Amino acid sequence: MDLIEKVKSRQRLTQEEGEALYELDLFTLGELADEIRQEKFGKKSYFNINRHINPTNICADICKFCAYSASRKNPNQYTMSHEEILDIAQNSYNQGAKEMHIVSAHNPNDGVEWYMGAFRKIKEKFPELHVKAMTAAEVDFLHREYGLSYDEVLDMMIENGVDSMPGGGAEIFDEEVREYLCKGKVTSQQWLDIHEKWHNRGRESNATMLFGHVETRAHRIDHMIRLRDLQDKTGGFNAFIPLVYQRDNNFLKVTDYPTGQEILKTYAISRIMLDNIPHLKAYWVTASINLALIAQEFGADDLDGTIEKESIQSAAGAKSSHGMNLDEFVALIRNSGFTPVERDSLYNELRVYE
Ligand code: V47
Repeated sequence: MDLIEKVKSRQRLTQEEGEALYELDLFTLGELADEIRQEKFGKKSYFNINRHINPTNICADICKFCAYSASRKNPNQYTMSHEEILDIAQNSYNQGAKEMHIVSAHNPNDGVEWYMGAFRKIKEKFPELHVKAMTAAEVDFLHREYGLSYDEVLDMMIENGVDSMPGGGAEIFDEEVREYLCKGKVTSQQWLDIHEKWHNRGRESNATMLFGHVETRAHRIDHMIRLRDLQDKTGGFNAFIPLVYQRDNNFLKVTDYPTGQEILKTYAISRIMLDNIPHLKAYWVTASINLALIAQEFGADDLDGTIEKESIQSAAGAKSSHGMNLDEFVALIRNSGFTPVERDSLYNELRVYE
């Protein structure tokens, strides 16, 4: 059967077929992906009011793509105290934030309680705030550093108030590329195992893919298929988030930046390949707000949130350090022909901006 017919009849695609999608022209891909998006969500585009907190940049691991962790290129080390983290949460809560998205570097200096205490204290003070925290890479780091099993770390997260897990640390699952990018960090299989264990606890998470560096299109499709296979087993992923690689201030020598066309194709193909992960997030921080708005017509139904402050990708060149003003965000979504929908962290609708 013709590939386009296969997509239109909603049949699942293989690795080879996924790769072949890239050979289609951008507008054909856009139409195919948009049809699926509209079938599921119509013209709704989701976002949340959230705050990103990155409590330390001291990291025991070295990822070539990372400009955030303290290193030769970024000598300004910092680690926040629980009081500082609580102050940020208080401030953001006062301004209407509903989610704290907390991602740290792999800090070997302050112990497990430094991680867990922050979640617990936020939850104690603001029980209604959703705590999205601990990438699988951080879970694996606590396991390696402190001899805890994955089960122990995940149970501790639940005891201390973590509601859901963000999708970070997935990078690219292909083992050879991963070895080159971030040797020593959580392996692909471990990343998947940790999310499976989390889902088996009845909890939800997201999944990312870092692309536009040294990987091939085939690696991206392989990444998506590994996620699709796990999602068949657990159903615990809410959103897939292709992160566009930002190239400043790091140790990865990549001069070819993916074109807008390649980025949009990757969103559209993600929507087509990942038939069992409901949401596709065009994370405006790495796509740029302009391309993220266009990505709404190429399969994306979610733009992440207002963020307020962002330290990881902005260190590598993204224009995101000050987040996004809510009114402007809503106006941009609306003016691009979509219906802004404020959601909570698990995609329950809170407000539809008709
Ligand atoms: O895993 C690091 C990425 C991720 C760079 O779950 C870079 O809703 C681009 O996972 N260029 C952390 N990306 C952020 C993350 C995330 C973001 C938004 C929403 C969610 C969610 C999760 O940041 C890391 C890594 O892949 N990253 N350096 C860079 N130079």
